[in-house]
Amino acid sequence: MASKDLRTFIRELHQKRPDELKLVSQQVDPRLELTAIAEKSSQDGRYPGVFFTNVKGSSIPLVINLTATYERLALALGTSVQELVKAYGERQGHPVAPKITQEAPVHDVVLQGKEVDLYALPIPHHNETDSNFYVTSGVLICKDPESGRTNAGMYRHQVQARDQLGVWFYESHHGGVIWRRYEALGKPMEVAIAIGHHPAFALAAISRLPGIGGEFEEAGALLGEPLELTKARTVDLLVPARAEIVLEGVLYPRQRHREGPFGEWPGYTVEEGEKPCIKITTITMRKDALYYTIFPANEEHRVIGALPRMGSIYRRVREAIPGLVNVNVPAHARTHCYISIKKYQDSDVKKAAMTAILTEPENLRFVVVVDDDINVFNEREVMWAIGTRFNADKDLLMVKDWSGPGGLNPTGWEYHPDGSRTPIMSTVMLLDATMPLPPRQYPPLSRPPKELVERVDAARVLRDFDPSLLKVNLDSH
Ligand SMILES: Cc1cc2nc3c(=O)[nH]c(=O)nc-3n(C[C@H](O)[C@H](O)[C@H](O)COP(=O)(O)O)c2cc1C
Ligand SMILES: [Mn+2]
Repeated sequence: MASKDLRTFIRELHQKRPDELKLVSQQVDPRLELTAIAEKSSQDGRYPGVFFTNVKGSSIPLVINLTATYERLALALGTSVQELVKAYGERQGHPVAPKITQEAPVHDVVLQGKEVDLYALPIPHHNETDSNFYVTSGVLICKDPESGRTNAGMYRHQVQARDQLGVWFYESHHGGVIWRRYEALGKPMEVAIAIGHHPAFALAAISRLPGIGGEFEEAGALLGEPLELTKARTVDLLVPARAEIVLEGVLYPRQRHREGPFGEWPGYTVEEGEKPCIKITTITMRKDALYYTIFPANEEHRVIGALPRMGSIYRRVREAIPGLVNVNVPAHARTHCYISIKKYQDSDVKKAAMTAILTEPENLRFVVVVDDDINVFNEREVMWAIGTRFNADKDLLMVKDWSGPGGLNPTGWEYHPDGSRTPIMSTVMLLDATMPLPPRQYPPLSRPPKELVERVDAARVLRDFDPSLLKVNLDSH
């Protein structure tokens, strides 16, 4: 059986949930038209994966929104939505070493020199206010010059020329740390950018792991089998053998190019400036490559970005308190985090909330801790708990100036009348929406007994309404 990759995932999805995939065969413009169709297809909130077989200017088909729902990410990891975060957190603790292979479909086609042409790929211009066409799903692989460890991360890549991509590294991300080390040494930084693989590979690259590297091993843990790697053609790096496309290139010291702005996960177009750029030296791909794009500043970006963070929060909070049940960072509000716990001590609540903001220090603004009878994936239940178990005077902890300054969230900035802005620190709120522990008795919940509800044979007992069976004459005066 073939190792897992983008194609095995699509096959499985097609078998199990065929109605979650759509295909567009008419010619579409990669500039805004493609994403307009994807946006339309998701207006009912279902976010189907959409294939485009005829993208203007390219012979390569594309898929967008393939990884836009937690249901599909749960399928990719062989679990359910309820168990997804727990499974993610648990697997993160058990890395699986990659396997080196000579058999590499990603080297079916090797393009070098004048053959290198990013414009031949169906790279979209996704959102109207984006500065340009962007590779949104590229996993950049590079080697830390200090430790020799290989790191992989997903970063936005602006198309700047037929053989040049921009890159934006957030300062605290390992990609940024490594790049600054090469700059300090005055040495070129070799990179390989993998596009299109099993969702587990993308998730591993997005994961916030402690310390540089470990993403290939995490990919193995999430896949449940070793990730297959092969030697890149022109850079001294290992790349995923079963990727769809790999771009090989070099960042030269002190080379900069204007980059941004670009629509980011909070839903705003941000971060314009002079950024590092990558000379692409080689493009390798499968002979019938499929281009995978993540819809930025949209549900797909938020969902695939949130799961690895939930997984890491789950793992760390479980280490901090004994009674962790589940963690949700909802895709529609990635600034929020809901944590359910079985509370043994009142101090469990603060420990859980503080650990969450330590694990995800930049983005969270609103953390709610609830009891284990609340389903954190049902926001109605979370809001009900806030309404009836939380008293702001006693149960609210504000950690002032916790994150920032600045960042992708517009609230990290102060806007001045002259049109300028300055970065400011951001405050996070921690809400204790748990009931007090006994002996302080909380009133009992008002519900019919669960056992009786479960025992009801609805199909037999509940008949369709028929006025003739009702012992009331509806026609009387
Ligand atoms: C679609 C998508 C785009 C992203 N773009 C960027 C980016 O442009 N720059 C960045 O620093 N992080 C970006 N991230 C977040 C990083 O992938 C993530 O934080 C990862 O852990 C970084 O890995 P590293 O610490 O090994 O560099 C993006 C995440 C997603 C899901
Ligand atoms: Mn890393």
